[in-house]
Amino acid sequence: MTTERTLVLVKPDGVSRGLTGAILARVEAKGYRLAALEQLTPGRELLAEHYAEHEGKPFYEPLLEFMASGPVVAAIFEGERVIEAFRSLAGATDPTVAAPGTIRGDFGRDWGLKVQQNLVHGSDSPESAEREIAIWFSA
Ligand code: RTP
Ligand code: MG
Repeated sequence: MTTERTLVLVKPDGVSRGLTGAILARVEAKGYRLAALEQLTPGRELLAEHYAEHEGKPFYEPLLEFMASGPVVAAIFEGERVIEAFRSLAGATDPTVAAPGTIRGDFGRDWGLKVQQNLVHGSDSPESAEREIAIWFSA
């Protein structure tokens, strides 16, 4: 089996609430290797590329505004089936109903805002992972 890579983002809500370490620790503790790490406040151009598939959806503008609102931590994790594994660790998109034991289920809630603030992003396929890693780690 070939080793996979995934892009994990700790979104601005996760960073500002001081949850970066707790979130990354869960992925490391499950056994995946942290291969790269950076913190940046993303600009609109980077976010438009990252979220191209959502352009035109009702939550698109609020999503970009939220993601540009403060520092984001971007990480690359490596290991067999890490893409699937991280999606499972993250839990459902809506943090209100995400299962307890998941990152979103344990740390997230609905804040009554225009977009789901759900702490993390994880690539959803090998193709997305390579595309997203190139966007966030271009240097
Ligand atoms: P992600 O891409 O961030 O890992 O999350 P996901 O696959 O679970 O969710 P996706 O459908 O790709 O949506 C991307 C992000 O947009 C925000 N969102 N808000 N109705 C809403 O308010 C809504 N729907 C989506 C979330 O931040 C979601 O993670
Ligand atoms: Mg997605």
